[in-house]
Amino acid sequence: KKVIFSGIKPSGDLTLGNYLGAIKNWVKLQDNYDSYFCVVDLHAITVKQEPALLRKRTIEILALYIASGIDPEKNTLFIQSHVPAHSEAAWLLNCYTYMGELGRMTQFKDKSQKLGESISAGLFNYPVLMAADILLYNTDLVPVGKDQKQHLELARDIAERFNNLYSPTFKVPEAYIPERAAKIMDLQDPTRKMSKSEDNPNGYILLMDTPEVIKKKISRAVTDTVGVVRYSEEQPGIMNLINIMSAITGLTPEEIERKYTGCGYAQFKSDVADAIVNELSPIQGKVKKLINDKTYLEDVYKKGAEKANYVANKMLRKIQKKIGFIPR
Ligand code: AQP
Repeated sequence: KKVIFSGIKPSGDLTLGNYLGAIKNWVKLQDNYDSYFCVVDLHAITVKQEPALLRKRTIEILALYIASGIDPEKNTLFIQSHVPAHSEAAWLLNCYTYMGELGRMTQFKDKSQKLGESISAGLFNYPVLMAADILLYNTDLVPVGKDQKQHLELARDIAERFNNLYSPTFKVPEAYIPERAAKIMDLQDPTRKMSKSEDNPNGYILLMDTPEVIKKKISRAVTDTVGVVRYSEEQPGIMNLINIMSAITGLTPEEIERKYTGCGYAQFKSDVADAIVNELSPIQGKVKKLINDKTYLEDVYKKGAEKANYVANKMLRKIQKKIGFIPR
């Protein structure tokens, strides 16, 4: 079976963007792949985190994976910091990555602009850790949102560089980016990505938002004065809502346009909100139950780490050997 690796960082509560851009596709792909789904806590600390909140979010994301339909029996679910090979491989790969390459990463440029003085070296090296995550498992496919495409390309470059320098070691992974939910936009500023670490809560839908909050946020979503439900770059707010509906219902944007011909924004928004509520309600119910079952979740992440450690350590030894380190 081919291998999938993907993860989400516990740097905030998960948004509809994380769900539609990533998790929903993992659920679809899981049966046909040997899948590793990780909560990437090492990535989260590239920006400031509060310890208690980091712990809470790490467990909640694991529960969300399972509640969304990822089967812990068939897939490997684990917490990144439980597999030390990730940190070790990241150091090694750092020595095969150029400062110039990292400086060109748009996520680094965006995030460092906001941070001003306190940019950690970890934030700069973030994509190298991500390359390590992926390359340690002989990954074929990485299902991510469009914002991660540039990082994935860097992981491919690092893999190819290492392979050419020594001999074939890493599989060169491919990105899997969903068509409609590739980039869910901020509800208040549809030219920006919906992000879990944004300041304005009206811009994002959290996966654990109540139906009332979801309805309120969608009804307040910024649109335009055109007044027609049309899938057009000139109407980024409406386009975003169509993408959300399309990703949830499976209807194409054309079908959605047709369905809402002659219909006002209020009705359309109300239907979008209902679609989101219907999708998230059952997941929320399951998360609430799972969160209380600490022993079960612990069992899942411990078993996951055991398998991940085995696979990752094998690859780590291989890398070390190629570099010229003395075997232990
Ligand atoms: N708006 C989005 N639309 C589609 N996909 C998205 N993803 C994130 N936002 C959207 C995808 O979710 C996965 C997990 O992302 P991450 O936690 O590793 O970090 P991120 O991409 O930086 O996500 P956020 O929510 O914007 O986090 P912060 O604000 O902390 O940086 C990835 O597959 C990502 O593509």
